[in-house]
Amino acid sequence: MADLFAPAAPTPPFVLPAAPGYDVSWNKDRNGFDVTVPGGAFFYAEHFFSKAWSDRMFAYLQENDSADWRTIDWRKVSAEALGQIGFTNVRWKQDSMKLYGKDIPLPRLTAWYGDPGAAYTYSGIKSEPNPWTDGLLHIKDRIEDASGSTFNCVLLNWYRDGKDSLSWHADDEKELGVDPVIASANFGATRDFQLRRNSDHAEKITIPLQHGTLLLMRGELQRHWKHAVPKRATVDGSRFNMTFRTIYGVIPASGS
Ligand SMILES: O=C(O)CCC(=O)C(=O)O
Repeated sequence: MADLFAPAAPTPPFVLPAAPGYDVSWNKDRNGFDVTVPGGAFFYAEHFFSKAWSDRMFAYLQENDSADWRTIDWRKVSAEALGQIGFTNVRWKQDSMKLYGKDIPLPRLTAWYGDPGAAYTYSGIKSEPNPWTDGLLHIKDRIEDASGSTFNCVLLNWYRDGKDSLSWHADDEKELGVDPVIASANFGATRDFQLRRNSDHAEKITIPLQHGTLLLMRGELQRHWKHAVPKRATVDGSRFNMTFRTIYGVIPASGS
């Protein structure tokens, strides 16, 4: 008999197409939604990190020796000026990509951390990993416990405001292996994360990634779907995203 007093299962803050192959269910034990889509799956936990913990991480990612992160408009800081700032906890950089022979700055700042040897190439840029920090290792441990997967590197993205973005792509580089699990942790302004199926660009799923949200992409998602973070003119503040990954062929550091 149904329990009349059981709390109703939460509803997800995103809509799936009403078509075969799409399903969402509340996972009570893991406090999040298990989602299947044709040719892929993901797990979404809106409040995986507590507000207090996420606030601390938001500060941690910006603390530095010269600017007050509470008041500064990072958009107005030039790439040169940014290069002069000593960030306390993260080695942020402004990468560029070559387009028609010109160096075009990426519309976001990035940083790459991981086990020694976990070098990664994206947008044609090869990055050697910075050594893990305690803050990043703490997040990695929590995500590993929740996902049952292990990770040896993380890409950090800093979207200074809604003008920063990330274009359509899949995390399907050879070094990530077949059907990788990618864990995405999010702090700061809410941004829309979109998924679209390779075979049918018409169907898009828009998932709001909020302060403290965890998204785990898994199954064949990187094979059959692409994802993006589009510009949003109305978003004012910074948003930080971390995607934890595993690069194969790296010899694990002892003790890690
Ligand atoms: O910022 C995000 O949510 C997505 C990040 C991402 O797709 C990537 O780093 O490859």
